[in-house]
Amino acid sequence: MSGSTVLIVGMGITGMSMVRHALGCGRTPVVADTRANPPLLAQLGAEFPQVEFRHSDSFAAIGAVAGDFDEVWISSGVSPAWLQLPSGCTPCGDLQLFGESCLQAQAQGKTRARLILITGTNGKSTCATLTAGRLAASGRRAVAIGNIGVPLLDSLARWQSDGWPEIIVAEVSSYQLALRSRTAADIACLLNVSPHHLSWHGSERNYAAVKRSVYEQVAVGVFNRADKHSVKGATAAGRQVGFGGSDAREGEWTVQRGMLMRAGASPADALPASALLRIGIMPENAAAAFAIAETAGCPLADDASLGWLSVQRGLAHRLHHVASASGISYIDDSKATNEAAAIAALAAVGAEGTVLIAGGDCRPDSSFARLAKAACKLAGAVLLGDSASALSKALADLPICLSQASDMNQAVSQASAMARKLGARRVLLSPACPSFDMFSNFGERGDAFALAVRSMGGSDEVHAA
Ligand code: UMA
Repeated sequence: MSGSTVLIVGMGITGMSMVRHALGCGRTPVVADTRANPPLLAQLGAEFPQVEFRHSDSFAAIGAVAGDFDEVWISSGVSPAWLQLPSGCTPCGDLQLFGESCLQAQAQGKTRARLILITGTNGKSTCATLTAGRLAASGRRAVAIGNIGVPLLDSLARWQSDGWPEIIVAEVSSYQLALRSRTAADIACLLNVSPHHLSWHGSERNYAAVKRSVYEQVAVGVFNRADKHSVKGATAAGRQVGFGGSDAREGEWTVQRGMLMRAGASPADALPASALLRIGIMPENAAAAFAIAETAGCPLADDASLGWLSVQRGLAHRLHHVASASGISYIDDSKATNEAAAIAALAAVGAEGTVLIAGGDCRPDSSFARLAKAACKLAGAVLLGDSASALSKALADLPICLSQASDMNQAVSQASAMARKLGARRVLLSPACPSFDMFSNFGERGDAFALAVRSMGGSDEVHAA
């Protein structure tokens, strides 16, 4: 509504894209944040000096003034529950605004772009990137946007001036899904669900329900047969397409007997999962990407698809082989910011013959009991960060070598010495925790790991992979 006032909560990447969107729609935004110097405050002052910024002591103080505005838009990292909004005030997030603008542009005949939503606790960036890449390889104008780093609303502004893509592949978080009331999409996929972000969602049950809601008002639900939430949620979509799991139906993409293939196909038309892991791609995410791309009408033949995939590279800090030294591989999986991701990494590379570097910011919802089960065959583990003592307790009864380190250099040198002593073949950084206790983000943590590996003792055998 042109001329109306909008309270935007959060001055990060999403908040900044909301400011641009509000101004572009003729609204008057005011930005509030509980941080005195949030990440993009300086950019706000430089780009839009006319926009008022209010620092508040608490989320409740921001919520208390929400009633003074026509609308409240919330950045994805902020839970509406924290704001204690007055009754009748329904906030929205960037996915909602994005979906509404797409529908409006379609109604005005400006675009016929198809929208694909991809979510999941782990693997969504990789899956969204592979889906868009696979579609592009078959000649479609497809782009991957969203949580992956290019905010939804900034992409929208660019298309409105430069032209729309044919297919939009949006990676969306549970936060974004929770802050939407309706966003019709052509295709949706929920890759997997394991407990995460519980302080934002309040409970595991709420988190899973929000993830499943990705299938609401969607024409085709692409679902993972190996994940009960994905199976259940997809029933809300108009039509269902399965992938993954040992019970994949003939012709569906899955990972069977260590190969990425269509169920029922000849092993000659398959790619070894180990080859994908070497390039940092979880085979299940590739199976999902192929299923989604095909559902969107991608015409590449199977051998061409597998050939294309074999020359891709995984995203940074996801099972990335950094270097080898003295017969030991060093793998950066710093993006594993939760237990489920670290467990998946151990299953992928094999716990046997591995020294794990784990630990980081302590989440109140992590007991590490599930990680302990997956870790029993490890050669050893080096524990780091605020969660080191909780991890040490969880792993104490396992027959594995344990040590604690105070920084990344020490962690790498301890893990390297442990691997040499125990005859282990790899050192895997897969922390099972966020990085914020010691680093600005998981990228910085992965870079610190790679630097420590490369600067280790001047070994002439250390070389970039
Ligand atoms: N915050 C405050 N006070 C405020 C406002 C925010 O303390 O007043 C805190 C939030 O609680 C949060 C942090 O600041 O911890 C950042 O929140 P934000 O909403 O400002 O984040 P953005 O900079 O907009 O980045 C978001 C995504 N981050 C989150 O959802 C936390 C980015 O995903 C995403 O790339 C970006 O939008 C563009 O779309 C990052 C992420 O960690 C990679 N995502 C989570 C995940 O992948 O699991 C969901």
